[in-house]
Order: sequence, then C-alpha cells, then structure tokens
Amino acid sequence: MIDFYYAPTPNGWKVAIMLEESGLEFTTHLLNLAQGDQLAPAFLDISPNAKMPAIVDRNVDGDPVSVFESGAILFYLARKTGRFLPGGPEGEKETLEWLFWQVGNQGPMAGQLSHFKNYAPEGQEYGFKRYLGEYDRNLAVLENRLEGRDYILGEYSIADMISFPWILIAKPLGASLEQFPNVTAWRGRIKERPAVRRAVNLHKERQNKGQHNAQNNNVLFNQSADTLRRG
Ligand SMILES: N[C@@H](CCC(=O)N[C@@H](CS)C(=O)NCC(=O)O)C(=O)O
Repeated sequence: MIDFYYAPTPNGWKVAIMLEESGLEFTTHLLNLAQGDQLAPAFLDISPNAKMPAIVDRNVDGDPVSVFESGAILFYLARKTGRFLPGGPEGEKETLEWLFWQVGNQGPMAGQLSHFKNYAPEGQEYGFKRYLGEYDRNLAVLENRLEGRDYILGEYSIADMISFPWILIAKPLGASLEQFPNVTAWRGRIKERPAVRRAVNLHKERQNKGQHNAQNNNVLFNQSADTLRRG
C-alpha cells in the first residue's frame, strides 16, 4: 500500500496519473493547502519542502520509504514497477533529462504564470507577461521535441505524465496552444487515457477555484522563511 499525499492541482495529478496507470494500490491523504496541512510537522518529515505530492511506500521489505518531489516520485515508482521507463542507460538518461526539465523549467514557470493569472493582486501585468513568455518558451521546447515523435521519449512514459498536467490547463492559464500542433496532438492522446481521466478527476470537488488568493490567504500565498522556522 502506498500513502499518497495529494491535493487536486497539476503537481498532484502527475503522481495520481502514475498511480492510476500502474495499478498500484494507494490511499489518498487529501491535503488542504489553504489551511496549511502541508506545514504539519508529521508531513514535513515526509516532505521537507512543505509541498505535495509526496508518498510513503509501505509495500517494501523493511521500513516504509518516503519520497517527495514529483520527479523523484515518478522515477521511484517507475523503477519499482519496471513500467513507463524506457530501458537501458540511454533511456534512463533521457528520462532524467526530461524529468529535470519539467521540474526545473516548465513546472515553476507555469506555477508562477498561474499565480499571476489567478491569485495575485490586480495590476501585475509585468509578472503575468514574463511568465506567459516563459511558459510559451517551454511550449516551444516541447513542440520541437515532439516533432516526429508521439511521446517525449518515443513511447508513453513518466516524462509525459509529468509534463502533461500543466499543458492540460493551458487555456485557464491565459496561454494558447494554437502555434503548437505537436503539443496539441500529444495533449489529446494523453487526455483520452482512462487512467489520466481518473487522475485528473481525483477529488476535483476540492480544487481552489479562486476562493483563496494572495489577498485573503496568508498560509498558502504569503510565505517566507518564518513559515518553516517557527518555534
Ligand atoms: N517541485 C514540486 C512542486 C510541488 C508544488 O509546488 N506543490 C504545491 C501545490 S501545486 C504545494 O504543495 N504548495 C503548498 C505551498 O506552497 O504551501 C513538485 O514537482 O513536486
């Protein structure tokens, strides 16, 4: 059994997709990020960056194994199941390149774009434009990579699972996929997978639809070092 610490956001979907695709048994622990569940000491022991997704794998010989950061979790689960991870040293190297690309580039830029589009106080045009440009730049990287390929590594893999969620919601982020036909076709192929649909619907009713924002929530939106160094 795997304990899955989750909230219904693109970063949460990445791991939900892998768990659904691989058929591993899991229990979902729904975090209320707006209320600060991610700051609870017991959760920090699992995820010291105070963010979900995170897992605790109890189906192991010996002590349970905790993993935080979506890229590390997907890699761990792909290794555990022997699935969605292209083989050989070259396959593993390319998988790591695209996992790191996502968590170091596409993810943070899309996250900031989402912040300026959905949660920042009015009048932050520069921030919105900067991150829209960066989001688009990463779309171009993906568009080029998908030229002549159905999936990022040729076959469907954890590299697609990690990159798909922030592309799924391009429109609500204020971006357009019009200039990116390869990305549009890839997004369509992944979106129709039953496991992906189940993952994206996991606790959909608990999504933040703008009710918590930078002006009314100081737990999720106005953090500083003090957030993690109290007491
Ligand atoms: N690099 C991390 C990003 C995870 C992340 O940003 N999670 C957000 C939700 S989408 C979170 O838990 N936020 C809580 C907070 O910032 O306090 C990953 O890919 O796992």
